[in-house]
Parts: sequence; structure tokens; C-alpha cells
Amino acid sequence: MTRVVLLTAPGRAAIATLLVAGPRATEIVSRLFQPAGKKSLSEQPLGRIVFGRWPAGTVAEEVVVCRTAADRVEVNCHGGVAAPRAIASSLIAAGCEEFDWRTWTRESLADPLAADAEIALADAPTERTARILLDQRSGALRRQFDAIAGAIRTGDAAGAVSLVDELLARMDVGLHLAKPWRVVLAGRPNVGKSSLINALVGYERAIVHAAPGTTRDIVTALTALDGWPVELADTAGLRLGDEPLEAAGIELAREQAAAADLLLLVFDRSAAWSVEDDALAKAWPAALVIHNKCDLPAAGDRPAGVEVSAQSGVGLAELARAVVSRLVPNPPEPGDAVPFLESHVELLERLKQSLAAGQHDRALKQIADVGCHRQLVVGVAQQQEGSGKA
Ligand SMILES: Nc1nc2c(ncn2[C@@H]2O[C@H](COP(=O)(O)OP(=O)(O)OP(=O)(O)O)[C@@H](O)[C@H]2O)c(=O)[nH]1
Ligand SMILES: [Mg+2]
Repeated sequence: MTRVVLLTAPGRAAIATLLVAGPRATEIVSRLFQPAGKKSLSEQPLGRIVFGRWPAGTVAEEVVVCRTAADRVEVNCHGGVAAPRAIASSLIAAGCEEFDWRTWTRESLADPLAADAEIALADAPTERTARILLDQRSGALRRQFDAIAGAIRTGDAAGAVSLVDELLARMDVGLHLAKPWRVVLAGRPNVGKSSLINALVGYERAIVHAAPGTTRDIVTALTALDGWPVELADTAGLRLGDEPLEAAGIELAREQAAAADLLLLVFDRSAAWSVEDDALAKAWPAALVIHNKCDLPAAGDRPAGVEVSAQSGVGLAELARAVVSRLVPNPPEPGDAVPFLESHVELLERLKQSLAAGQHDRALKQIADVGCHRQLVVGVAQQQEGSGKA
């Protein structure tokens, strides 16, 4: 079977690239592609870039085509939606089967863990997260699973368990490589929660106003702190509001605080520490305490916390560092194995159970099941070509 896969992301772009892969790739593309020169595509050597036209509807699209392997042709056309769609449709009409790039990646990579990493890489929002996923694409996670299997085979069950535990300890980082941590700012009205969000993201995301009770709904902003993706959520000031709209906002704020990966409790350092402040701090003992408005004179004693001024920017770098050290207390070293999908974590938990029950053969099978090499769609055709059977 010969496949057509759109390799570039959908949406606006200058260029789109379609891959045609399979034993009939050159033949099918040759039937549609009209080279500008005299030679047909099948006469062109591998790697030669060939310009020409592609009949697409009533117009001919200008394309650049290249045979990258005996069973692979890349077709580069104008970007956007219409041009690649028209070319894909004509290839399908000519006998190709359409694959989406994720399915293609899974089918064409021998190691499913490497395929998982390649697919997750498309969603990595920062260089730091991409670098960790690239390590897994290069085999870091695979090598650790191999090491676990090796330890089991040599009878070192304790060693295997500690390797599994090492991976489970990196699970939280792994699961946030493509999905940001949720950091919620909460506190009493007017302490400067919205101002802090704006200062952290560097633009006016949330409305700031001198009147308490300004924020009602949840306002979120995506950012990166030290290369880690974080979604900051601003909430309504917590107080006993008797107005229904404000009360609804306060209820939402409490729900957000409960579901957060990290809660930032914001207080006003220029106002005396009150009974309400104390109740809030006690209700959320795991929260990171922030004393805002440190540009103004301090009003009395208060519990320890990060001192900042959303207005002047003083303390913001320390605040970012404090948030990061709470979210990622032990960042992985370059080359470390990191599980990054729920399915990896589930496998590790199953492995732990098998090892705890002394079921070593079962544990080995669980590892082998992740490593089962799928049949290579293109690899087979390439081998045939190489041995003169194509
Ligand atoms: N001096 C000073 N004023 C600040 C600082 N941060 C915020 N403010 C002021 O405090 C007032 C309230 O700020 P907001 O950011 O709207 O406070 P909030 O906590 O979001 O308030 P609600 O949405 O009503 O709960 C505004 O007048 C801000 O300008 C700061 O660091 N220093
Ligand atoms: Mg606000």
C-alpha cells in the first residue's frame, strides 16, 4: 500500500510538504506531476529536487518534488489548506491511502516509545520541554526499560524496583511536558492578584482596579517560567460577598484553588495581618505565601513569604524561582529517562505490582509488550528494493 501523509502542520504557512511512501510512490506521483524539464520523475536520481506543475482543479499548482528514497517521494507545494488538500485528494484518487502524521509516525518507527516522543514533541511549548522529549526520542526511556528488564533477568529485583521508582519520581515533570502546570492566584480582594498575573506575563491580561471585587470570572494566561510551561489563573478576591455575582466568582475561585498544581496565596503587605488573612493561610497550608505591595511601607508582623511588588517588579524573579522550585523540585538532567504519557505511568505501576508480587516473568512480558516492534511499512519495501525485488 502506498500512503500519502501531510507532514507539515495544518494552517497558514508558506510551504506544505506531503510525503508519498510505499512501493508505488514514484509511479503514482509520476502520473500526476508534470516536470518543467524533459526527464520524467522516475528518471531522476534520488535526492534530485525537481520543479514542475501539479494539476489541481482548474489550475496547476507549482510544486517541488524530490525522490528521497526508492519508495518515498516528497511533494512540496504552497502552504495553507487548499493546495495540500487538492494534491492529497488527487493522490488518493490515484490509489494512495491517506494517513495522518501520528499514525504514520507510529507505523514507521520501530520503537513505540520513540514514536510517542516524536508525536509529543509537536506539542512541546518550550525549548526545555522539547529537549527532554528529544532525549526520549533518542532512546533514553527505552534504555531505562531495557535496564529494568536486565536487572530482572539477573535476579536483581530490588535494582529493578529502584529503576522503576526513579522513573515514577520524574512522572510529574513528564506529564507536564506538553500540558502546562496550573498555578492559581487567590487571596482577599484588592491585594493585587490581577496585577501580579500581569507582571508575571508581561502584558495587561487581567483588569486591575482600585475597587475591591474587580475580578469575577477566572482569567488565565499561559507563560513559561524557567522554560517550564505554566498556566496562571487569576480569581475573584475571597470574602463574604453578599452580591450573587461576586459570590459565584468566589465559589469558582475556591474550586480553582482546590484543583491547582500550586496555589499562590497573595496578601497585601501594606495592610496589617488580619484574622481573615490568618484563616486563609490556615485553610491552605500547602500554598506559597506572597506578600505583595512591598513598595509601600510594611504594616506589622506577618508569616514568612515571598515579598514582591507587582507595581515596581521587585521580587518577581524570586517569586518565579519559588514557583519553579515548588513545581519542579528535581529537574531531570540531560539524557535522563522521563515517562511522559499516562500509558507510561500505568505501565510503571503495573510493573511495580508484578515486581512486588515476585512475578518476574510477568514484569518482563509487560516490558516486552511496549517494545514489540511493529512491522515497518516502508522498511519492508526498502529491503525489497535493495535486494532487486521491487
Ligand atoms: N502600591 C502598589 N499597589 C498595587 C500593587 N499591586 C496592585 N496594586 C494596586 O492595588 C489595587 C488592586 O489591584 P488588583 O490587581 O486589581 O487586585 P486584585 O487582588 O486582583 O483585586 P480583586 O480582583 O478585586 O480581588 C490596584 O489599585 C492596583 O494598582 C503593588 O505592588 N504596589
Ligand atoms: Mg483581580
